[in-house]
Amino acid sequence: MRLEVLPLAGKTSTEIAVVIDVLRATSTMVTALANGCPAIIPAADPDEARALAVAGGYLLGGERGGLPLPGFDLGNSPREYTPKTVAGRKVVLTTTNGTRALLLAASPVVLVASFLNLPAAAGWLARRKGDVLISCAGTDGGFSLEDFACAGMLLDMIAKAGNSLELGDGAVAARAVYRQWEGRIPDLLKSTGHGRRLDRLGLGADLEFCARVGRYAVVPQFSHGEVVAGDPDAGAGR
Ligand code: 3SL
Ligand code: MG
Repeated sequence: MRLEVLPLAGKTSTEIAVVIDVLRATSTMVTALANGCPAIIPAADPDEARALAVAGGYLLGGERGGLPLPGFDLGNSPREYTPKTVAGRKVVLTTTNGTRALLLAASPVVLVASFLNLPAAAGWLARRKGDVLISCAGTDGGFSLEDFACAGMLLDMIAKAGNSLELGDGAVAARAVYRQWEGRIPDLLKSTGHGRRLDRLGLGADLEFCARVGRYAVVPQFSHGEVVAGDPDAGAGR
């Protein structure tokens, strides 16, 4: 199995892509789906999101600058996406980097991962043979340490499952970065540029939340315009 990591979001064409935005879009998607949301519809910008939500009668969530948008039902804090709020309700989500990274992914199979569902995603990937590209969302076009380290932990888990891996240079670097932070994921999130920015916005509790490795067992797949939590093996691809 060949594995590579894209430090910044880009177009993917490998058989399998994994999109990671630890802070906070993919952590929010994983949480919403684990809490009974049937689907997340990623939208490129707030106007498109509003139109989709009105047309479908869906909840509207997202952020710009880390903060909830006027008229939206929800922001981009995973702590808002409780069973009470999202069970049985589809959500249209627009975020600065995470939904953009997802919309750039053009692989036949696109998975969504964060620390919250990493063991489940690794378990699914460890049973595959195809090439995998992990796309890190980054922040405002720049590098995000938390996404890169999460990618490194993902491929470390896949390797520990006994797979023989052919790692690209980005994957080797991501694994090395992860190993520097092994066992200290909460500290990692507090130390990164975007983590400090969220803390300044009064969203420090999100850092603790997003650092919980393996809290959920869902392996969301982006397929036909929606992110759903079903078995990716059963998905029809894109
Ligand atoms: O950029 C994104 O997609 C967001 O996750 C960023 S924020 O954490 O909501 O500010
Ligand atoms: Mg981010």
